[in-house]
Amino acid sequence: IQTDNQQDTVLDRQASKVAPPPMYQVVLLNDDYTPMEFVVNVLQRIFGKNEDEAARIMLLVHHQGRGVCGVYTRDIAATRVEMVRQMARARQHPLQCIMEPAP
Ligand code: NFA
Repeated sequence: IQTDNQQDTVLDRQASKVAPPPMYQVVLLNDDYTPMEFVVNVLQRIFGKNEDEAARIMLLVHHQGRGVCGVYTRDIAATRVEMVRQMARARQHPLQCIMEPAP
């Protein structure tokens, strides 16, 4: 097959399959002090959620102890974790954010 697509090159005699990248979920953890409105703002600004979805995830974290904000490739997940930590640090909130392999 003659194309410039790496997934579809003459050198790839196997069925033109490449492994999907490992995915990571970014997880917010509950605490007793971070204001609910701040968490909603984080979910909107860093994870692109609308107000309703951000409020839904915030309340899920508040009630269940943790919640998934999104699932990304490793570098994007790591960058968003750092952005959350930076926002929390700037306002001196104890909000915790982690990444873990997606199931
Ligand atoms: N539990 C926090 C409160 O009652 C709100 C919160 C939600 C904190 C989600 C962290 C994550 N103010």
